[in-house]
Amino acid sequence: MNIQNLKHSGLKKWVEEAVSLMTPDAVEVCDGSQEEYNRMIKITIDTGLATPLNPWLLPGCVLFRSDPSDVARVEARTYIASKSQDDAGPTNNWIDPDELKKTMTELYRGCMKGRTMYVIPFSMGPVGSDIAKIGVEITDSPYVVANMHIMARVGVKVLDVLGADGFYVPCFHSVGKPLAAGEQDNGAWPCAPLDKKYISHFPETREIWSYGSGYGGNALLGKKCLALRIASVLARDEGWLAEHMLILKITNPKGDVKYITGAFPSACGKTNLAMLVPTLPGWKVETVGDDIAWMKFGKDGRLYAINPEAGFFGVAPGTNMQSNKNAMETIRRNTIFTNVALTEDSTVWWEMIGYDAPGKLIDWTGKEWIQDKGNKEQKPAAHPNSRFTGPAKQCPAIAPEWEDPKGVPISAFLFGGRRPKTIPLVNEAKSWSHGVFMGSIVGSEVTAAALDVKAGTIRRDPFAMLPFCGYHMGDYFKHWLSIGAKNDPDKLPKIFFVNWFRKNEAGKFIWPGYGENSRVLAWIFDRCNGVTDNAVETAIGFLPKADAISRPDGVSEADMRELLKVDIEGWKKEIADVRERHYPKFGAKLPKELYDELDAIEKRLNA
Ligand code: GTP
Ligand code: SPV
Ligand code: MN
Repeated sequence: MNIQNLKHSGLKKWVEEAVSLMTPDAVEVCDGSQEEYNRMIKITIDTGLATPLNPWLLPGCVLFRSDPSDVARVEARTYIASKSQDDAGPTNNWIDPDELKKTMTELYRGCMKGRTMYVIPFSMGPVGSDIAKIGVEITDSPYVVANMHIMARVGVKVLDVLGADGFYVPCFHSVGKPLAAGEQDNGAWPCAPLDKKYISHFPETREIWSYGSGYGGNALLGKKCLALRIASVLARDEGWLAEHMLILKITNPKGDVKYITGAFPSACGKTNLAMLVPTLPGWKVETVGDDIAWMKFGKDGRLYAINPEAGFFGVAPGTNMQSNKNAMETIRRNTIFTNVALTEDSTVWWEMIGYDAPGKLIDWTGKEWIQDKGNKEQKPAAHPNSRFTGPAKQCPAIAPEWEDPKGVPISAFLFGGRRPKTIPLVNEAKSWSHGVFMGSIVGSEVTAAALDVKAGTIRRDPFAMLPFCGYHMGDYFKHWLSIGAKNDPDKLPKIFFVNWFRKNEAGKFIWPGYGENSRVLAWIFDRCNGVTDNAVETAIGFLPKADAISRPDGVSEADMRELLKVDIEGWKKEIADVRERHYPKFGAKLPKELYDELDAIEKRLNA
């Protein structure tokens, strides 16, 4: 589609200005058709960037290998450019918005030379729903266009809803690699060096400017940039919640249904929990969303959640038929794989896919790779943050109501992270403010989902939103507390803390996780259903009674005791760390209620 067809004069003007700044060779407004998707894939295959996969085994699937420098989000190059630095807070990088725009305008000047500019109108949330938000992304990457087709609702149907004067979030994206006359990518993934990458957000003017990276959350701007960083600001202003949460539907053996959301940091198990196959007989779990939840109060006083996305951008390593059968079935067709390994019969392989490498592979860097199980030092064939982009509607466990514009009523929030010690398997908050306190102190071992934070170390990641909150985190805590103060406590979701990642002295997981997590979900379900004789009140919250959670195979009674005990000494250290190192970061903006919770838990631990 041509720019002249744009009926929204503001949008047309914005695109025209971008064209004169970025000087692409051609401009195309995306219509969202299958023909367009196929054409994007064909362009990337023809230019050597994508490898088509086996049409019998993985129909409609392709593989991309990115530049080794462009494999994950770059937190150190991600900016919240609010007018005042104080509004970005201590956990975000900040640059004055005028200065940042000046720098980036110079980077954008001529940046699309030799390339086509694609204008992608997209809707986060079902098209036309009251909760949905529209964005328009300008990009020079056909890879981004194809991924956006899967992850969001895109094209003409979105322009129709936008009309002549609707609100949209303008999003600039360029890979930052203009081509000289006659120059081609020759199969190399285009991107800019790290010190030229910028993932910028302007919360007051609701704008996103991204430059230099083609990967995931840096480039698919509907996801983390719009649906979390900008949406968290909208949610604060308008009284709702935009969270880094999966949404699942759970049905007990009697047929009662509840919906649960869960916030775990990147690569800490959201996709897996959302698609879980329960090992407990008679229970059923279905998927509503696997990464982001937008939640608003309904007229009945309950909180309703929608999944603003249309696809899954999931971690490949560790995904297999035992751990996540539903994901494996989702990605059998029409899926984009990025940075996984290629087999000789043109299928894909990754670490812990459930079987040994079938012969010689091409690893994610494009080199031949032969599995050597004796060599503990061997580099992985798939990058640890390699991903699949698959349509949510292909998931066998997708809940029929996943696109319901009303959303689904939430009964429980889960918070958790990767904690080898101290934090029990599950723990229920005593009250809303105690739950907000628990969310504010979430800690997790760092994973490979971001490039520039050291994997393996534990860092505090409040509400799993550390890299995604578009304003001062102290104000974010206040927003959560105000939601509790303004609403009927009996109708608010109950808050739980979970930890699937406890390890023993030998460094092995003592909880099997995955489908066995259904045992914990069942306990949570019952707690939300008003069952009271299955818990004991402790210094840190309500914990399951000794036999309230049935023991999976391979977990000894001693392990179970370890998983469910209150580690008083460990918690004292935890609390001291929060008091000395975590809370002081937020200065005067740390709500007093949270210090009260800290004092109270400390007193209980010392009692
Ligand atoms: P993002 O997409 O980055 O937000 O990640 P996510 O939170 O959706 O994490 P995901 O479900 O993709 O899991 C990340 C990694 O953790 C994968 O390698 C999983 O196999 C592993 N994992 C997920 N759930 C469990 C669990 O219950 N126990 C253990 N031990 N590992 C798990
Ligand atoms: C995450 O890192 O939390 C992701 C992947 O979901 S990305 O889209 O790259 O942010
Ligand atoms: Mn995520």
